[in-house]
Amino acid sequence: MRVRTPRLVIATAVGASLLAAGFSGAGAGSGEVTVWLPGDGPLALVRVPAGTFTMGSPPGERGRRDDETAHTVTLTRDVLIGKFEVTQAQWQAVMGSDPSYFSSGGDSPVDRASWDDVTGAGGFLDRLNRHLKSTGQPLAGRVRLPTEAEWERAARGGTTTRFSYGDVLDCKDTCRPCPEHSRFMRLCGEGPRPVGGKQPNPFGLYDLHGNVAEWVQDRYGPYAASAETDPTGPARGTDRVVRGGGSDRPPVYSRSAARDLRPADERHEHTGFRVAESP
Ligand SMILES: [Ca+2]
Repeated sequence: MRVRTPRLVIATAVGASLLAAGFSGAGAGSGEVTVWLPGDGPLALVRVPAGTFTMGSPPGERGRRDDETAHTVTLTRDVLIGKFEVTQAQWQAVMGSDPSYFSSGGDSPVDRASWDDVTGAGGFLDRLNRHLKSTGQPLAGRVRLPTEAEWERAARGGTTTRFSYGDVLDCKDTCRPCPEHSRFMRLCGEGPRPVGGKQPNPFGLYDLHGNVAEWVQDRYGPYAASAETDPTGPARGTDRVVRGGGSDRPPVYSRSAARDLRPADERHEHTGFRVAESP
């Protein structure tokens, strides 16, 4: 196996490496880090800055649900978030198999990988971290799922609107084509497609809204009523949070604040994930 020298790369190099690997839509950005998987494929992460933001949605937001109580959250550290959903090719490289229902190989997001499959012993993150350690790469042992707060901060990209691309109040939140939605996300019925095929959000991240829904680290539970710092969710519970909605559901389920949950052992055909790391 050929092992690349680990390195911090600038946006141009990341874009070139991703495009060379068959990724589409790799755009400009700064503070990107690429690690190399078994077989020498890239996994790109984008730096999301520390800061304070309003997590959840205001009472008047269209499509809002009761579990989205708006509250102030401070993230004290920058976080690296996967630029794309983890793809089937990336899962195959790390795990040696592909569980996806919508199996097309390559750059489509992996699906039907449970939270346990991702985070458990011998799972994706365990094997990835061991690979990074054995090849002397910089994030070894620290790659994980994003927390729910990190995910929402990343998805919002500094915005306070329903989606990172606006409120889209002129378009109904249905499966019917809407130019504003379709520029940024797959509409329901299209099914998951290769990552990075739509426009990125203001942080340069792709497919936060739709494509596949994404596991985060936290257990599901009600938000705190007051401000929180670096929240990690409830200490007990069996269901894990899923964010961003999938292309099986109308856009209202893909709002930045929208929450969903699944049992940790459920392998769902419209649910995948992206990675995170605290640099
Ligand atoms: Ca997604």
